[in-house]
Amino acid sequence: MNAPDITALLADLRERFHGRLLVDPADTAPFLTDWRKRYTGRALAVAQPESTADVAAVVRWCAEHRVPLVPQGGNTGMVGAATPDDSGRALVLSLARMNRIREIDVVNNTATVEAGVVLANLQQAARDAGRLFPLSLAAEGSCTLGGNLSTNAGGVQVLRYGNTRELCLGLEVVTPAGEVWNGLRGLRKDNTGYDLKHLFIGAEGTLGVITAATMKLHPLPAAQVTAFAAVPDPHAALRLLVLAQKRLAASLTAFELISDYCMQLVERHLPGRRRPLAAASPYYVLLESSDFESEAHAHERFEALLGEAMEAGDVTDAAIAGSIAQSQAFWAIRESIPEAQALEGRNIKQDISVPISSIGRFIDETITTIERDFPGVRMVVFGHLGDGNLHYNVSPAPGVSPDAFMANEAAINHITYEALAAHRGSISAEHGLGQLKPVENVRYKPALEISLMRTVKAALDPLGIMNPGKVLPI
Ligand code: FAD
Ligand code: 2HG
Ligand code: ZN
Repeated sequence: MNAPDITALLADLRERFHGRLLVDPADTAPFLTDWRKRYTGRALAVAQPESTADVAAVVRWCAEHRVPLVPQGGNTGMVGAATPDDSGRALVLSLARMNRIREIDVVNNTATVEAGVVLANLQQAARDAGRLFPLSLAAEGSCTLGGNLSTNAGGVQVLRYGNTRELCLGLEVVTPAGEVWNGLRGLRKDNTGYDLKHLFIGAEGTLGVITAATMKLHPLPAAQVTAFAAVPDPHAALRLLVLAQKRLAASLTAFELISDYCMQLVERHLPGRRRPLAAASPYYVLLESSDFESEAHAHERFEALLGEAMEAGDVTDAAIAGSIAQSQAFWAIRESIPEAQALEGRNIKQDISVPISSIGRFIDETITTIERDFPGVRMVVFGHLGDGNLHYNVSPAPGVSPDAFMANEAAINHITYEALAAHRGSISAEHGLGQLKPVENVRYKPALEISLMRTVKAALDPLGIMNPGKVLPI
């Protein structure tokens, strides 16, 4: 397309929908670089429609003109899935202005909301209605429900409430042909054929645009109590997990592992954050219990649990938050780890999962090999141990330039990914594949699975306009 064609085409697009069309480089720039600043692309423009009909009109325009389309929510993704390539041919479709809460049904325990609703706003709307929307992650102040669904986001309460997929009852989707599928059913039981919503959840915008969703709500707990426990190693943390599940059962809502190196990063870059425990330990666990009786009951059970774990030698020191402010301070440390890493500089991100029973051995094997082959590197180990999911990131040895270090990315990933294959784990537990991992995914998944994925993609998006190059290599 030459310049006058583009101007005429964009004028035509602007006519077809309500909302904003951003074309000025200063306006489009924030949409073209990902949160980690690892990827920067170019785009024809950024469209911000205001309704499902508007989204459908934009998608039809893209289909008509064979313009690739990159859906974007809060742009907090970790794998460059919402960033266009550098051809400048794509249109970024930002769902940010589709941010209405359509309905909260407290009897059915559901919320029907548009895709651009910021997660924290949905949590608050649920709380205002006396309910809990349990999806929770450090990006909740800016990520959107559409992005959460499209990445099948996990976060810190999966252990008890499941990931985003498990919280979703129905979807409204604009297909790549620009048709609107209204599947906004609030049913907990519905066996009427293929459950199509599951195709779009976790598809990273490659099969259609999610415009709204009906999500499950839960009762609000009477009290939430948080503890910070020092543990000698991940094996002890796993024994604590087993004990906590036995003693607290469904009340155990979070179980996060944090290595001491993560604490050092947070202290270095976010000096307001204070360590909850005086003495350093190789690892810590942040646990949370949601109690439906009372705060006193929750404290009592936590004290008994931690006492038992200390006697067994699995916990060496622990603090139970005595107030909401203290609990928030514990969480602030955990939630600052991604930001502290970003401030430290570039690192290699690995978002792994293995069966919980294998995770101790997996850590022992891979850390030894990585540290042997790449002396001096720092392992940034933290995450959702209760789900078998760790952020298993690797930072350069002191004094090594980020560029020189990043040249080792494939070799370091190879060590981890081979171990994952041996333990039947996943190379992406919760962040998705985006443009970071499609090629490696093809290497590690059965060929038949990839071929079935390609069949689904071709059936739903025959023109290949939906977020090309993400999830499946072109
Ligand atoms: P975006 O980044 O805008 O998009 C992500 C993907 O979804 C892209 O493929 C995009 O094309 C697609 N998409 C977005 N909206 C739509 C739509 N309406 N229809 C179709 N496709 C769409 N992730 C976790 O799982 N667990 C965590 O604990 C976690 N913690 C984080 C902490 C921090 C500090 C940060 C920065 C990120 C974290 N993330 C975490 C990653 C990220 O927040 C999640 O992946 C989140 O779900 C992305 O939402 P978003 O609205 O920002 O999506
Ligand atoms: C988290 O759990 C996120 O904080 C980000 O998933 C993980 O920074 C990371 O690698
Ligand atoms: Zn995470």
